[in-house]
Amino acid sequence: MNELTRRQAVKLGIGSMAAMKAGPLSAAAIATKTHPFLTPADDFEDVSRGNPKPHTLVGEALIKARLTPETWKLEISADETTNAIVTQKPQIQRPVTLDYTALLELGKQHRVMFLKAMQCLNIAQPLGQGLWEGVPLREVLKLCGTMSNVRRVYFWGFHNDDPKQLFQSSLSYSQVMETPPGELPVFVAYKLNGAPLSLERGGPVRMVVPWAHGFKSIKWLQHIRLTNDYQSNDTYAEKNNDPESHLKTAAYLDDVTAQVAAGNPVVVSGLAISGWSGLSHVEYWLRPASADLKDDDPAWSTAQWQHCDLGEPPRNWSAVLPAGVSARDILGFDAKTGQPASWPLRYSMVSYSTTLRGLKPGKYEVRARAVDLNGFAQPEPRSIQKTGKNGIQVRRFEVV
Ligand SMILES: Nc1nc2c(c(=O)[nH]1)N[C@H]1C(S)=C(S)[C@@H](COP(=O)(O)O)O[C@H]1N2
Ligand SMILES: [Mo]
Repeated sequence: MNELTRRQAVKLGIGSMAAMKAGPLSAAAIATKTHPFLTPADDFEDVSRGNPKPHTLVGEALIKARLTPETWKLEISADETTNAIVTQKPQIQRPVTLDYTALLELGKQHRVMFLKAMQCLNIAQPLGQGLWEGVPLREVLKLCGTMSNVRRVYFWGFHNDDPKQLFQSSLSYSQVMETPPGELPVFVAYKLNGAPLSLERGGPVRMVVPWAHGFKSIKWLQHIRLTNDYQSNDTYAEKNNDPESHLKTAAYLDDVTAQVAAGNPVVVSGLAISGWSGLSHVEYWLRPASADLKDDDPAWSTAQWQHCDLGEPPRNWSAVLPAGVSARDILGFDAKTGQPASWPLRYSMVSYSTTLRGLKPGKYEVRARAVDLNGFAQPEPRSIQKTGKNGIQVRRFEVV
């Protein structure tokens, strides 16, 4: 089988280096693997630009970068630019500089908590899932008083004072200020999994855009500019990505044991993200191994897709959540019962699996796909991979 890295092993919840030194995992060990519901902050896959990467700064350099809680500041101002699109300058009653203490103070009144999978638009594997905590951006912008001619909100983080390293994103004014009932606000996050947001995860303060891929969730957040330009200025739009894409409903496969002795079960598992269109179920398709299937191969139209088991909501949320956090206080949960308002939770991920038994010796391949609440199977409805990687994944194994 493929060797698991320590990081993968931790993610799979199969733990220690000692267990790994014992050699390839037996079918029984594979059968017990589960994904922890919350990914420890250090185990997220990191997607960071910059040279040096802001989270590698230490000492004086870190202070100069204003990336310690004591030195961090968020500067909010109106954009001064005028051009063919911006003929009327945006006005705000007052520019605001917010420090960490003031942000936490706002949090006492307005904090929100939300479970979100971080997923890169360009990587076909979720980066991790956390309990994010912060203040809705609309509450922060209220501090600026009255505004006019603001159509969009631009924001960016620390970038070594080098314009080439600037990583910025944007949202429409309405997306920020008007959160429909039951929907989720954009928020300025200062905690992950109950602890202060680590430097590697974008701390002290990071934007979190619940419905979006990672590139909208700007790390080391320091600047917000209110503009009357209606266009998105996202750094991510430059590489042919859709800057308005939402998290996609999709299933991602774990590795499968490459060789299994006949008579042993084969466990097929992975993580599924419940994206904008929700998640109905995950299904798999088992067939004899072949060369790569082209998109127009007739086999797709006769495929026998079968249901996988979706991970159930934890029975005891307090065992899953950080100490002191009540599920009742988390967005997407019923404030009375403390149970999820829907399952899987929107914009979060859930594990799925199926156990194949009684396979005859031979070479096999297995695929998995998610079906959304509109009945669209992955990679539809948006098969354009630059709106988020959701190609159907395949794993091959042999029964001997
Ligand atoms: N300032 C800044 N924010 C950033 C990035 C970056 O390079 N710089 N990368 C973005 C991208 S593309 C992704 S996918 C996520 C990854 O978040 P993570 O590193 O916490 O997993 O952060 C986003 N926020
Ligand atoms: Mo990304």
